[in-house]
Amino acid sequence: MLYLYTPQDMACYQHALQQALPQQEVRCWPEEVAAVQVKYAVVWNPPAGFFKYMVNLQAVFVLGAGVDRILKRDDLDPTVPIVRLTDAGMAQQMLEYVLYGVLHVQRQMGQYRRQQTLRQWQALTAPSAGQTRIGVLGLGEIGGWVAQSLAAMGYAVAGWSRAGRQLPGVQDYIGQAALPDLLARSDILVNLLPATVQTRGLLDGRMLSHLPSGAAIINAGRGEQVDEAALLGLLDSGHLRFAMLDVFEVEPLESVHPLWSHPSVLLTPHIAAMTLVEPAVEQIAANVQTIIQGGVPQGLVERERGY
Ligand code: NDP
Ligand code: OXD
Repeated sequence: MLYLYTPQDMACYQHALQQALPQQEVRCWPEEVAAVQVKYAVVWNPPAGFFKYMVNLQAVFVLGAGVDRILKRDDLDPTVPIVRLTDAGMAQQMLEYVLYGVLHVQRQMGQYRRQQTLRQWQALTAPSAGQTRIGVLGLGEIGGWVAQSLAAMGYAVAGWSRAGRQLPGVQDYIGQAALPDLLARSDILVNLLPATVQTRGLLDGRMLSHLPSGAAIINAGRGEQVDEAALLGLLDSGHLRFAMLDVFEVEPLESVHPLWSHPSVLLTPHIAAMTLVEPAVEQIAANVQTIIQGGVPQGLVERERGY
């Protein structure tokens, strides 16, 4: 049996999974089932205790790219394989999101908005794409596509990862020691890292200060990677000119949080790249077949490294 929990589109997922895996019995929360019969769970942030009695689980499929929350759960046997989505239509959505922020900064749209409120008709100079230096943190399924696509559009792109990745037109920065150098050459910093022990709190005030004066940040990785108080301080001082934020330390962002009303912040409710039913189900169904045949599923999470 395959048991499903998702806060959105449950019926769509159930239908699509049943079609793609006719040999499996696909049931969904909150239907009561014999937990011992559940072999596969397909989930996004299921309620506490969800996995408790699923003693025969063979894999958990996460309906997203990030696995930080599932790795923190205490109701899931740590030996059960976790499989995440790899791209599944999210990389292109993320590129669109990031490109919106890049163009906002490069083409001075914030300044034009301010001028509009003053009814000021005034042309501003804008750097070319080639003069706009973008630093992408994380060169995985999503960050890799974003970095190489921006480079193909003519931006001066550098990317940062643990092991390094050669991508066309992207300058490769590798490992912790190279991070300050990457920041120092980034007019726009794009964070697309997974949340792990190493990346939590990575972009604190000291690290963000390596960005050049007047730089901007786009964060669609995870909120806990950026120190929000330090970010606000750097925006207030003018060291940073703009922040586009999709993820936050606490989600939903509390209504009293100062980020909501900051004039240099554009924020969105964790929508940069949404899970799409069709490609997600296709990937999960293929992975279930792979597991049944004794193979290694695409997107198998390495628990020790946290992604
Ligand atoms: P991948 O696992 O494919 O890629 C992760 C990348 O991060 C790899 O390049 C990896 O380097 C790098 N990395 C990990 N840890 C470190 C570190 N300590 N130092 C340097 N580089 C590091 O992930 P995806 O691209 O699929 O997704 C990335 C993240 O994007 C997700 O985990 C999630 O947090 C976020 N996300 C946000 C969404 C949104 O809507 N806001 C939607 C989807 C994802 P290496 O390969 O060398 O190990
Ligand atoms: C994801 C996300 O990790 O939505 O897929 O953040």
